[in-house]
Order: sequence, then structure tokens, then C-alpha cells
Amino acid sequence: MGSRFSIPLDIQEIDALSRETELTVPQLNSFYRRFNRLSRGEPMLTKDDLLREQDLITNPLCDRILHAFFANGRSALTFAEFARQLAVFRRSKRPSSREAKLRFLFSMLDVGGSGFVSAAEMTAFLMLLLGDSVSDEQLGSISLRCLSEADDDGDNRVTFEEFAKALGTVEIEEQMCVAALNG
Ligand SMILES: [Ca+2]
Repeated sequence: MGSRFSIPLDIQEIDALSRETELTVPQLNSFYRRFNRLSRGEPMLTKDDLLREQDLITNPLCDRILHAFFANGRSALTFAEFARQLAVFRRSKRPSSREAKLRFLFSMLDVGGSGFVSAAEMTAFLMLLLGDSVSDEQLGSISLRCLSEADDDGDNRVTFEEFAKALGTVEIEEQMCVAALNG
């Protein structure tokens, strides 16, 4: 009797996914096993499935990371979508990799999913990063400075294009790499 936790992956599908994501076939097979364990054998992985992971819950940025995983109003991910999101944390020379990393970061800030980062979203994100180490007043002023530096057209909100331009040559490749994906 076959277990519902061991639905085999289609070889052609995994080859195509490997070319697209630059993740190796053994990595994808290992993530697929993890995906099935997390989704309890269902074809789609939900946010609740991931919230059962202790590692994620203890990470203070967990909510934001999960939000970015499920950006664009998605409530569940197929394995291919899950693998593409994991691939964001891979070191890559492809120009599309930097854009994918920037988009992931932007989604962590744009909680409302409006396509803009508002002053309130900027402040909320900085509060997560800086916690109690700064006063409310300092937080407000840092937030205002970050926003106005990125806000080219002065409409008090930051689009993805403004965000990407503001980060310009800032090195994000190393910071957003997870060792397990780059072995
Ligand atoms: Ca703007």
C-alpha cells in the first residue's frame, strides 16, 4: 500500500525545475520530501502548514518571511512555487536572481500587498528590526529618512522600482543566501 506521503515527482518536471531554479535534483528531491511532510501529503502547502515549524516560529521575522512566501494574495503554494521561493535564497549570477531577492524583500515590507510601501509599513518593519533599542521618536525619524531617501516622486510611498533603485548597488546577495541551498 503506497503512502500518501510519497507521491513520486515527475522526472521531467524536476529536471525543468532544476534548470529554472539552479537547485540540484538531489536538493529538489529533499525539498519535495520536506514539502510533503509539511503539507501532510497534500499537493498545496498553506501558511498554517509552515507555522507548525518551530524553527520559523522562533524567528522574529517569521511573519514577514511567510508573508513574502505567500505574496500576491496566494494562500497556498504548489511544490514548484515553493521551490522557486526557496531558490531566492540561492547564490546566483543571473540578473533575475537579484530582482527576485529584491522582490522578496519588498514583499516583506509591503504587508498590505498594495505594491507600495507606506510610511506606516516602513515604521512597522523598522520596529521589527530595531525593537526596543530605539525610542518611538527615533523610530519615526529613521522611518521618515528611509522613506524620503527612496521616495523619488515625493508621494510618500515607495514603489518596487523606487525600492530597487534605493538599494542600487547595496550587496544583498550574500545576506540573502542560505548555506543549505549553496552547498
Ligand atoms: Ca514614491
